[in-house]
Amino acid sequence: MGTLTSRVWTAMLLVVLLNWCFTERNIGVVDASHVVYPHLQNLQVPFVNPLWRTGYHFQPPRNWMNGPMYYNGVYHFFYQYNPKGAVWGNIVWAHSVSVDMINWKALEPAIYPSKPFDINGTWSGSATILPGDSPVILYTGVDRAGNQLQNIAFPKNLSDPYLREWIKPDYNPIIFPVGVNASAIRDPTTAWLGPDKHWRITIGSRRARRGMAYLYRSRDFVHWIKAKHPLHSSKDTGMWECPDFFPVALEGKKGLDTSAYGEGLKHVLKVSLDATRFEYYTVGKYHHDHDKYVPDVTSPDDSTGLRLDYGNFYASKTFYDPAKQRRILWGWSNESDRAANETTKGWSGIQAIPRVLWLDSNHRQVVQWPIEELESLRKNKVYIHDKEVKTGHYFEVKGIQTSQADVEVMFDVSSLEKAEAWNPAWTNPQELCGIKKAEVKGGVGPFGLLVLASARMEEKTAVFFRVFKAQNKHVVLMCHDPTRSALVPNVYEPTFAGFVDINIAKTKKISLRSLIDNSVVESFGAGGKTCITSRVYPTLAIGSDAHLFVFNNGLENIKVSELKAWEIRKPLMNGS
Ligand SMILES: *[C@@H]1O[C@H](CO)[C@@H](O)[C@H](O)[C@H]1NC(C)=O
Ligand SMILES: *[C@@H]1O[C@H](CO)[C@@H](O)[C@H](O)[C@H]1NC(C)=O
Ligand SMILES: *[C@@H]1O[C@H](CO)[C@@H](O)[C@H](O)[C@H]1NC(C)=O
Ligand SMILES: *[C@@H]1O[C@H](CO)[C@@H](O)[C@H](O)[C@H]1NC(C)=O
Ligand SMILES: *[C@H]1O[C@@H](CO)[C@H](O)[C@@H](O)[C@@H]1NC(C)=O
Repeated sequence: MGTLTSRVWTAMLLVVLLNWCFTERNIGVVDASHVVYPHLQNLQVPFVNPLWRTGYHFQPPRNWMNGPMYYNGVYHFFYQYNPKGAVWGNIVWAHSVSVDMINWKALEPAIYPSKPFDINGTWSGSATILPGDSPVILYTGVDRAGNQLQNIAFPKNLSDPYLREWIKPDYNPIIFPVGVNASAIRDPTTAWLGPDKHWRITIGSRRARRGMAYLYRSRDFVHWIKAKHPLHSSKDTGMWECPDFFPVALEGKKGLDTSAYGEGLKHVLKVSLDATRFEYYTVGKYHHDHDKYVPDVTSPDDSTGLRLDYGNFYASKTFYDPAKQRRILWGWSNESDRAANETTKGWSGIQAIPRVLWLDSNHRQVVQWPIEELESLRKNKVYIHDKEVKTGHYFEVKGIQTSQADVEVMFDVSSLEKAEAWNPAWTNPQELCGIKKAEVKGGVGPFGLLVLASARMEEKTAVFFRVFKAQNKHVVLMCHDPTRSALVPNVYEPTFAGFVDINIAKTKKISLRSLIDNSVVESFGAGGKTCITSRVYPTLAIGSDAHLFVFNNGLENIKVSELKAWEIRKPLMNGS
């Protein structure tokens, strides 16, 4: 197993960043592949293998994540890791803090197994800021019998600006699994306060094949009672992990506090489907009077539904940031290189860049955009404008190192005459992109970027659009094609794709932003209406050997009206 393995042995540290939704499948896989040396489990230990390590994405010193929160000028990020490595009952809430969500400082774990109600696991949960500015965490604990219990924890010292220590009162668990499947009830959400002054949370679960978001109510945050009806459920969707439920304003980009209610808003319910390992959300109406969430008819309520990200993105969670009045979404992207069992690389998994999330003006979907703080890492800009890309042509964006970069481009699509005919049977964008990859010639498109490309393009990841002509509208497909991203085939490099809900005949242009970071590409189409994240592992297109191209493989010429690209500096990342 060559050099990668020996480097791991030399450094003797294994890092795994996985999702915060602790599934049985994960336990099996991860447990089997872990080798960690307890005497070296020190947060200051540097990372082992820098190949493919991302430069500006959140990579905790180890393991996976829990609820983000903002308190008193500081962003807190909790993520899960196993300090004893081989023993998977010991998942703790590791803790990092930041003032900008870009530069991170790692602290001691905030919550770890120590009591009968969490001795076999301190799993995922969420933070809520109670009135009077006091933060509280609800998390899933696992007892010796394997029951999934919901517990509460409070900061020990509110004057500590970093809230380092957390106390778990002995009256835990606050919710014992009664009338539910005790091995499938986890990941409590941030709580919201109803007009009746009772708190509510929802918890992910299943009843046979039916995915469930159970609802619990409490007057004092300590005594919780299960509501007769779940907040929502959907048949044949399997276990719902990491549910997230929050209001969005009908107009503008401002976020709303999780407890906001009344006119002028809608709600979003997001679930992570263990069955598909993708996340889906619906936009709908929350009826406070009977605590029911009803998705709008425009939101399919199953695995054909809307996705926050059509790529490698799971276990996401949002929180309300009162400092900048925005709702922030954060998701996890796992490893999928050929060492996918995480024994050879020494680290695994990243967080996507935090994104501001708001309701689109069409009220049918949400829109996401990387937090503005990321722009503080930009340097060495290149600027290109009014450059035509003729049919079958491409050009290179030169002048910056593009292995760690932020690229924003606007494509003018003045003629749609040669658009390919749409086939209504194409209901699955990912499959369509698998058929119509970047090298498959089209009419209007494929056009877009080739990122992390080698000089002669043996390796490249294509990020592109393709426009089809349907009966009385145009259909826009956005696609990630990483099938040529590495000379050596990887474990998991599917094409990923989503449709873009715009009227391109009217806009006559479409924007694309891609965040490139060594082994991750995060793309935002049409201002963030469709987002796709991929993990890729080039063997040639590394560091200064990574190239960036703009291409057009359609019959119709297109124009780059504007392209801005920046190198991205490395921030402070948990001491590594
Ligand atoms: C709880 O942990 C102990 C020791 O870590 C282990 O032996 C036991 O099997 C675990 N129980 C369950 C239900 O996972
Ligand atoms: C609480 O934190 C503050 C600020 O760090 C510190 O000055 C104080 O001593 C702490 N109090 C206790 C009881 O630890
Ligand atoms: C309860 O959940 C576990 C874990 O997901 C599952 O294996 C089991 O089949 C579920 N039981 C029922 C009755 O649905
Ligand atoms: C996992 O690791 C083992 C041991 O290093 C290796 O033989 C196997 O091929 C790896 N599996 C994958 C999927 O990379
Ligand atoms: C990420 O890893 C790949 C390869 O092991 C799996 O196929 C995916 O299911 C997995 N994604 C998630 C969300 O767990």
